[in-house]
Amino acid sequence: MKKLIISLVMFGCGFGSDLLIQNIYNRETSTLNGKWNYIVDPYENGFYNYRYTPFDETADPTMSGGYFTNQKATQPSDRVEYDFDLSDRIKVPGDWNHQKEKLYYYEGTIWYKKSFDHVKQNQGNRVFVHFGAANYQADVYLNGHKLGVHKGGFTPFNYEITDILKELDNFLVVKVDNTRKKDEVPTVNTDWWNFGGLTRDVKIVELPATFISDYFVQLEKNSLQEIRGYVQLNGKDGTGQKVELLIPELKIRKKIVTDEQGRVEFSVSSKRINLWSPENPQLYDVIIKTDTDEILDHIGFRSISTLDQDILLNGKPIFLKGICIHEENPIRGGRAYSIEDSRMLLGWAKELGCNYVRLAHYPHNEHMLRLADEMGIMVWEENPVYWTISWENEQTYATAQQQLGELISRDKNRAAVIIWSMANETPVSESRMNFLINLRKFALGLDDTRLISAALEIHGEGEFGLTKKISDPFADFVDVLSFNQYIGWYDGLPDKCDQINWSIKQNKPVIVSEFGGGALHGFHGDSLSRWTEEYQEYLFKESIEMLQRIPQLRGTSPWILTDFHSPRRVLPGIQDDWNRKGLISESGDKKKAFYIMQDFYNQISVQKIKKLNK
Ligand code: GCB
Repeated sequence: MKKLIISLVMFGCGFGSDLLIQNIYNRETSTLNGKWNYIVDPYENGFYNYRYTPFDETADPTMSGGYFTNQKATQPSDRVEYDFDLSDRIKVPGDWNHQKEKLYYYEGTIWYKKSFDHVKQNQGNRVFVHFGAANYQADVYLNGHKLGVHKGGFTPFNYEITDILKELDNFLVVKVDNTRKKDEVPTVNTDWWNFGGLTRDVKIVELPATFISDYFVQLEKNSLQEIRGYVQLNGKDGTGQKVELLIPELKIRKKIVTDEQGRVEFSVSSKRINLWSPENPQLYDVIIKTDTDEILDHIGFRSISTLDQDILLNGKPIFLKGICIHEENPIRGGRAYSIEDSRMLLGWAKELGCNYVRLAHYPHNEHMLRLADEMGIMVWEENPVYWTISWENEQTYATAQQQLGELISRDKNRAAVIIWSMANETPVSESRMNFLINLRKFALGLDDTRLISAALEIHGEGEFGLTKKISDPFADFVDVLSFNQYIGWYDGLPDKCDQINWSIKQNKPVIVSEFGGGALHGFHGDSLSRWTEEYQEYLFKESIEMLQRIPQLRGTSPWILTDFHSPRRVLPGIQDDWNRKGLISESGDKKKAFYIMQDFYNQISVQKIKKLNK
């Protein structure tokens, strides 16, 4: 547990928030969602002066024109060359690309401004502004004061505003910049749309002077009855505070006292826990109380582990019937951000027969995790370390670690989360190995109760390279071996699947984290004509046969639930900016391959794989 403190402190610096408020759902909040005024600023004219010095570093930014000061001309002689209140408005949450036609391809800076009043419920309370996510870099200002800078487009952050907040006429200005950069995470090169903006909820949070800022309440690794964790208080009276942990349904009531850091660890045990699983997604009310604060959460208890080639959920072997999902609502177009969006996506996954989803390739919004908890869907969560990033750049590592820390901090109490994935399809090299090994160590320091994985690649040996193996040395550092493969799409035609042999030497369970191919819904032809539903259907049939020959196959998550936007996909009449590998089209229609996968999931089990490979 000592390791854990060090790591938490570590990710609290740099471009993240110093403190991430846990469980924003059950806090006293008021929303700043809705219409915000915005100014498109490709030259960052509102940020830098003509000598390219940031206005927020100059002596009098008001005089010189920094947009964060939200200046107004009050006299006819005043020169103010912008006006938020006369500027167009855009909806938050939401990406800008799908709201304004002229912003569809835009990458750069856009300034957001929202005015609001806030009367505190209690004079002694502290107030924070909380962002679900902003892609990619957010510079945040309240009433002309800089609150901070956050990097990373998919994780939450918050700033305390107690001393700056007024009762009337506050103005919150956020400069959001989604410029892709080589040394950032993700890097310049991906296969998804770089949706910009304040893509998730923005909230004002009111909390007592000393409040419960964080807690971890999960089953101890490998135990089915010992609940372990910690509670962290924040505020001047955090030391020596009495804390009570209650799980009424389990008749658990534990009294504990915080140390000088405002922190306390605990462990309680119960023989009556009704374990969380896809068949029984039981969540318990967990209440944490102090003299000044109280928070309620709904938490499931389950164990996840591996034994040789098996993945064990609550001690029993399980086959992960999965699907990859991008955070996009294909029907509306653009980033998914609402609970309804999550319901639609996870509803489709259920219909497919899934008990598991891979949330690719970055942290999705918190609604997804909370809903997965309720619906009994296990989840793979992924850090956006994708393809070839700058492995040798320390700042790049720091940003990757910070984002992973924010993800684990946010979702560590969700029973649904069973795997933290470090990366996707990264090329083997020494610096990449160090990078990933450090990330893994960091993740385990924050949470050692989940499995660690990464989507790797396979390599061929033997005649024509038809014998496939995993030679990536990072395979030694994961609990579950996962790899993406596209035999029959990027590598030959679907009938090639039949010629493949597997030679996976590691004694670990295998999840095939991606396979698939593109099809335009409603486009028909023979099974060897690309882009037809018949080709995709044939490819899925052949892939399933091939993958079942992997003796240690314990899960699959084909690529992908729905068609999604990608600037790499330009073929007119077929792609038109969509990656067409979805099993469901952008109009919500199921393609033929959907039903192949559904049939497979209806009958597959660990026993069946073992029998087939006897
Ligand atoms: C992959 C990537 C995924 C791509 C997919 C494709 O291997 O992991 O992000 O979108 O292939 O469609 O090529």
